[in-house]
Amino acid sequence: MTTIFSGVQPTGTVTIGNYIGAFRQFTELQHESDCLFCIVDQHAITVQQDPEELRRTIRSLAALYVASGIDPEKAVLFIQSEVPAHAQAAWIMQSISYIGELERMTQFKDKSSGQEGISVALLTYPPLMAADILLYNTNIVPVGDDQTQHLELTRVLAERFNRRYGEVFTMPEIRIPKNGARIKSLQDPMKKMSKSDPNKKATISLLDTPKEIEKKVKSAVTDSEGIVKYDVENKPGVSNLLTIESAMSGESIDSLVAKYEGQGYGAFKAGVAESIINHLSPIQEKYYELLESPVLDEILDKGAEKANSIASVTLQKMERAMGLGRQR
Ligand code: ATP
Ligand code: LTN
Repeated sequence: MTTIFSGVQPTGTVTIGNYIGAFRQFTELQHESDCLFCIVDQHAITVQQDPEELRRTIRSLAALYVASGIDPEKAVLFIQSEVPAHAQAAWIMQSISYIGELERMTQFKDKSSGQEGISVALLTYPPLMAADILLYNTNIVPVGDDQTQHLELTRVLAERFNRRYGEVFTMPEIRIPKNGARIKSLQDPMKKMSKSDPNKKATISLLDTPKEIEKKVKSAVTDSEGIVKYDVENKPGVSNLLTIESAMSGESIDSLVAKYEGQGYGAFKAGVAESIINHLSPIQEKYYELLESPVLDEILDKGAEKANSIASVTLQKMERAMGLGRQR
């Protein structure tokens, strides 16, 4: 059976970008594969987090995974820091990573540029991500387009390890959605929508109210042409909204373009907002039911136990291959 692994950081509330790029793939894949989904809280601390807020965000993310359709009977849902093998394997992966290749990562460059006091962990984020993936003998990693470079590095590190120490790792493949691999910011359609964007008007979170959604879509940056057409190069704002409505409603972009023919951006934006509200409303209902429920803890306890049992076996293989500790 194919093994699927992916992770989401508990930093801010999940956006429709994360949902369309990542979550939708998770729920599709869980029926046909062994799936593990992780709340990567150790990745979140590569930039400073408030402890209370982090605790809340971890729980909220767990509830959102389930509310958006992850079936805990089918998939393993767990918190990274509750499986110690991740940090242990990350140390090993760091030992085979080169500073130069980590400095070249665009996510590192973006997140460190203009910042003071950049943590070492921000630089060594990719070896931890490689550890996450490789510990589970993962075949496929469903992510948004922004993670392509990290996935390539994961493969480079896996190959390097296997060459030096023997075949321990399975080679993972990336899986990116055909449409919606990179949903753009509503305020700057050249930038990706990002849940840690301080400008809340730029993102729609899965927990926004209908009023907030209407307001944000209404103020989304478009152009002055007034024609609803899919043209990423010349009409990035309109194209982004079309991609969002298509993902939310299940209708093709062509049929949406036909639907809005002869109509202005007012009607178009109202339609986009409505499709988002309709899609998110059952997710929100389930989310609020789950958030304070002990059921969520049971799911996470069971998930951590299962993940630990798999990850500790791979970690032991890695340590043995490298000659760490005593022969076991
Ligand atoms: P942060 O702003 O804290 O970096 P993020 O919004 O980029 O967060 P992540 O936790 O890093 O979110 O990513 C979770 C998943 O969502 C990843 O698979 C990532 O590729 C995907 N993703 C993130 N942003 C988008 C986007 N704008 N469009 C499509 N997929 C996305
Ligand atoms: N780097 C990813 C989050 C992440 C991840 C992973 C994704 C951490 N570990 C393992 C897939 C597999 C991000 O920033 N979106």
